[in-house]
Amino acid sequence: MKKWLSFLICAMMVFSLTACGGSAQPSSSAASTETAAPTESTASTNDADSSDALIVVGYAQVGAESDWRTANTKSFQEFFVPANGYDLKFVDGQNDQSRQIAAIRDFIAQEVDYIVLAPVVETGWEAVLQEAKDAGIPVVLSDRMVDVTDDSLYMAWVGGDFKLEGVRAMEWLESYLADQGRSDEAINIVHLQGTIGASAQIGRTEGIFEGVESNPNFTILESQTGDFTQALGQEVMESMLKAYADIDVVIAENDNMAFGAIDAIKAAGKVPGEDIIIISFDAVHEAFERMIAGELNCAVECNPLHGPRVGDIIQTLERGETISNKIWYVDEGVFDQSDAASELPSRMY
Ligand code: GZL
Repeated sequence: MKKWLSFLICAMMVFSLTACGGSAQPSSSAASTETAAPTESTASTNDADSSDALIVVGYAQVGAESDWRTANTKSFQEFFVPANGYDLKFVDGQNDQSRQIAAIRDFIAQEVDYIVLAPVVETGWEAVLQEAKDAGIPVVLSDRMVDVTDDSLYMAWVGGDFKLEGVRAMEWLESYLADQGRSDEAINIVHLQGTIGASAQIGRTEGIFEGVESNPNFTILESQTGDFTQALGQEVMESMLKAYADIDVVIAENDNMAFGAIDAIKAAGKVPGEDIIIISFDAVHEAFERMIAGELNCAVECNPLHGPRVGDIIQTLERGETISNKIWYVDEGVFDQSDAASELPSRMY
């Protein structure tokens, strides 16, 4: 809620309470308890005094489809707390753009101070972001990007360099094959894509395709979406194993689809990480455990810890300063079986 309005209401409440000798409890009509949307969770107490001092942030998250998403949500829920001066209104979009759009409209109706959006796909956001702009509510993007003609519809974006992640995966594969003495071998690749139209899928696929185009020995037998989920990743891999007898490499655009593919490969009587090289993206905790176990060969990191970075952007705006640039990349690396064991103890997600 806009702070000046809540101050006015509180002043009126104090006046009415003292004038009328009313109870110490704010009346139900008072704005002290925000009416939360059914799927919304509020990370703070809602009494009038505390909510005035807090910056109210409406956060429309993609969903809960992967370990990466869980870590990303946790990063926000741990950072945007009353102790840091925030009242977080969290909505799980359940991978459904219409739910995210409804959540943004609800945040506008609640007159939150800021909106954070992790857009499930890049298109279809112009209208609702214009509504937020018209309402004077700054929007900060996290994780995935929006495809809009007017970039004043968002203040800044925090996330990974998805195309570079794809390029790094292909660089690792070429280096690994060279170490194996297989540089001149014809290599058959199957490609599990993320949610079609999501920035992470668009960028990673672009980087992967560039790597394939630049290496005449690489052939992609099939690209198919596993929607960033373990279950669908396993299902798609099962069908690919039935369709192709000579798969050399699986490139999965997130860890959870790779975990599903590993289960499918084992069920088909093949040894993941040996018979078939497996490369994934995100580099969550379990990916390191799988690399140590020899089931996964490479994990290209996509850092999910966006909460503090988005907090920096909001604090800059709170100070009335302009954001120096729109794009804030997070730090990312590439890990494989040679360093998984040494890296695992320091992993934060
Ligand atoms: C990447 C993010 C992707 C992750 C997946 O920033 O958008 O979505 O790679 C997640 O694990 O589902």
